[in-house]
Amino acid sequence: MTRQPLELFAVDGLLQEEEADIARTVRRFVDDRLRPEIAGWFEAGTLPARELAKEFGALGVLGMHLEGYGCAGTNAVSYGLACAELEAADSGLRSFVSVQGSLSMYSVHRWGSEEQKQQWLPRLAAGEAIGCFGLTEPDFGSDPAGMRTTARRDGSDWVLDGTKMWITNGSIADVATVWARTEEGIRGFLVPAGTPGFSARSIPHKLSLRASVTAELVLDGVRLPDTARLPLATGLGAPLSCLNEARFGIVFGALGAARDCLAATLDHAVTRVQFDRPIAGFQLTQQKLADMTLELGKGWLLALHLGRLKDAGTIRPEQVSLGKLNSVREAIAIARECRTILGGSGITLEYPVLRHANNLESVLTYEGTSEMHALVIGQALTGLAAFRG
Ligand code: TGC
Ligand code: FAD
Repeated sequence: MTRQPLELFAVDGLLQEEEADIARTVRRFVDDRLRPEIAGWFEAGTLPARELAKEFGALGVLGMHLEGYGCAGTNAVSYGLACAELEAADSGLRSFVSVQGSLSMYSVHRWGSEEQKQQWLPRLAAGEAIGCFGLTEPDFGSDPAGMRTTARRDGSDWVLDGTKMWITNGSIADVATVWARTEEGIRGFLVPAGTPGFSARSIPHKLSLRASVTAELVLDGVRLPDTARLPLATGLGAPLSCLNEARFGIVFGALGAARDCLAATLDHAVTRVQFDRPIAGFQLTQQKLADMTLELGKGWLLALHLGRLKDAGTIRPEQVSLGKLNSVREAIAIARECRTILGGSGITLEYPVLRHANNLESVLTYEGTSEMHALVIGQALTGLAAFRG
């Protein structure tokens, strides 16, 4: 008998020793530091982000898959496993680490100058500074190519105007990577907090990702020197390349949330007695448990396979889309099914399940909606891009 669904798939045997060590270390941190607090943070709609940033930095998970500049330089599978462990606690915590490492830090690491890397990466890796990534706008979410934020030349400076929407960590960040339209195409800029004309406002009343800061950024005549521009980033491919990194983390991360739901539900189902027997003993419950275990295990194997492709340097964006679509779609289905097994208890914060399900609503939408990833896969299969009419 096992209460660990993934044990049935013998997935631990597929990990290298260092990968398993990293997963164990993050899981310990999650159990000791995050689990006791997370339901309270979610309920209050807060996150002690500054404090946590430093703790994540000390743990080594910020930009952990990047080389140099104080980053841990692990492989992609280790990064994925860390995301799964963090998201087993809460998607908001994995989001924090994704945005810092895969969007903010990766944008500087991949597209920045040596000076920009020296200035920002060590502080971001240590959690002494917080970064955010502004691509989405109020009128351009799935279709960032239409963005209205502009950057125009003024002498040797740039002047940025526009609004970015739904930006994770936007109102607490020390530096924002902002994507804007110029006469030569889309370019990226590093905007330090406190730059005149730059402001951020937290978005209140969220019913999902409550333990995460989400903000609107306003750029009103923000003047920056040319040294603030990411010199290697030319065109929409630059921000989209950053999304591949964060989406990869979600491929593993969402399954961490699903694993946590299933674990809590199994524990409940074997002890909850109705009609004189544990509800886990009913065939209908076992059908649900078996189906969820299958989807979790298949998703995990796909995630590991994609991780190996990423470590081999051969992964393609449409393969990341396969994983993001599958992991999040199945994770949210698992969370909702688990909720039915928990009955009334499933609607409270006493169990993590509805919190995960609510969070996964955001995860289904951000980093490319399920529909966008289906269309990316459709384009890879047919050669026909169905995004535009
Ligand atoms: P399209 O013409 O297809 O492409 C424009 C250029 O970009 C290249 N490209 C990519 N490069 C790297 N990685 C990818 N995934 C790429 N996808 C496309 C492409 O080759 C082309 O290059 P070039 O050299 O020919 O110019 O662009 P399109 O305008 O038709 O759009 C395609 C589409 C719909 C797939 C893209 O716009 C898209 O992915 N939309 C979804 C937007 C999205 O995901 N936004 C996420 C914002 S960040 C966020 O949500 C953070 S959440 C916080 C957290 O993670 O916790
Ligand atoms: P829309 O693009 O308006 O989509 C609405 C619906 O229409 C979706 O179902 C979509 O799939 C569908 N749709 C759109 N076009 C098509 C089409 N061609 N065919 C079929 N269906 C279509 N963005 C950032 O830049 N940085 C961040 O840090 C960040 N963090 C976020 C945090 C949270 C909590 C959330 C909720 C969002 C965050 N986002 C961030 C924004 C996120 O990436 C966008 O919400 C997402 O890309 C979708 O854009 P939208 O919300 O404008 O929806």
